[in-house]
Amino acid sequence: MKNILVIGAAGQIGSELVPALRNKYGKNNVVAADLNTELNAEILQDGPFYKLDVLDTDSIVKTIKEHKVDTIYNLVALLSARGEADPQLSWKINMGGLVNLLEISREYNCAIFTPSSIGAFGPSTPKDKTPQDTIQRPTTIYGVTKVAGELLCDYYYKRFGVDARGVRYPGIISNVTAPGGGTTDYAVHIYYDAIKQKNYSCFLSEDTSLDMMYMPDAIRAAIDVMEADPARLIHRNCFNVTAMNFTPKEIAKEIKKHIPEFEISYNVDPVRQAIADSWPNSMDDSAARDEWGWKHEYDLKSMTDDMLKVLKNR
Ligand code: VAH
Repeated sequence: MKNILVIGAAGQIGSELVPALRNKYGKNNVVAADLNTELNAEILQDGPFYKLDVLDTDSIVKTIKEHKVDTIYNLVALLSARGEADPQLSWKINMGGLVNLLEISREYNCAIFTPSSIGAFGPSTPKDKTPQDTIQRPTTIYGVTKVAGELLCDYYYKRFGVDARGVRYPGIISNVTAPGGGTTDYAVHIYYDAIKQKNYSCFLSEDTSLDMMYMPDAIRAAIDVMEADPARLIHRNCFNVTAMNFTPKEIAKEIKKHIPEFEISYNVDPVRQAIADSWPNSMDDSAARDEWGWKHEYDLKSMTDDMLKVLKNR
């Protein structure tokens, strides 16, 4: 049975990954950690939680030893738009945290999951059906840390045998913890505003096409890639995974099927529009499907059905 540490447990992915991992591996086999202690109560009450700084090696090692951790989920990162506001902090946290956790994984023989992103691609990357292996010249500090992270994780695997794996996530939509500082966050906020005020002002232009994924699929990808048979893996850091692809106009049209009076308007943020324009329109995730059986379950229709049902009930 695995003993897992999730660091960055308070974030958009972490706050849903921790309960999913605890359901699968046992509540006391999954340690949640974050600097932010305003976690949702379920995470705090359901199993061990530590206030940890990803840059504090000694405290992380103490936790690893106490819980005999053999697998680390590293979810600590400043996302794309927030990173552009403070590139130095983004490098310090995204890369400083990763280097720390890779060294700890090497020394204490832990497997480690670190997600990458469509943000690891840039304007010179083929935009449609972006291949698994292709040009990666991102123009955001977030993307630079993601490409550097992918290369460093592969290096630690090849040089030290660290079992490092990851996936390149598209924008992730969820209804538990709102994302912070991302460029794809519009696709989360639009559902909340549709319920609350029947209208949404979008910071991306109406035809901005981006790959997206519903959180249940993202959680399954994070678990399945770490459970995959290592003998089948040709790639490791990181696998393209995607589920759907839409524009603000298309998601608004889907919401209107449930809330006919819903209206979208546009107030384009040039910073986040430039970031979105530098990313692919769609990814080819055949390597993940071939090497570890990745398959998405939610599309725009089923995600919208579920998001609006959950948010209306709340
Ligand atoms: C962001 N949600 O917008 C993150 C993600 C694919 C985008 O990495 O920065």
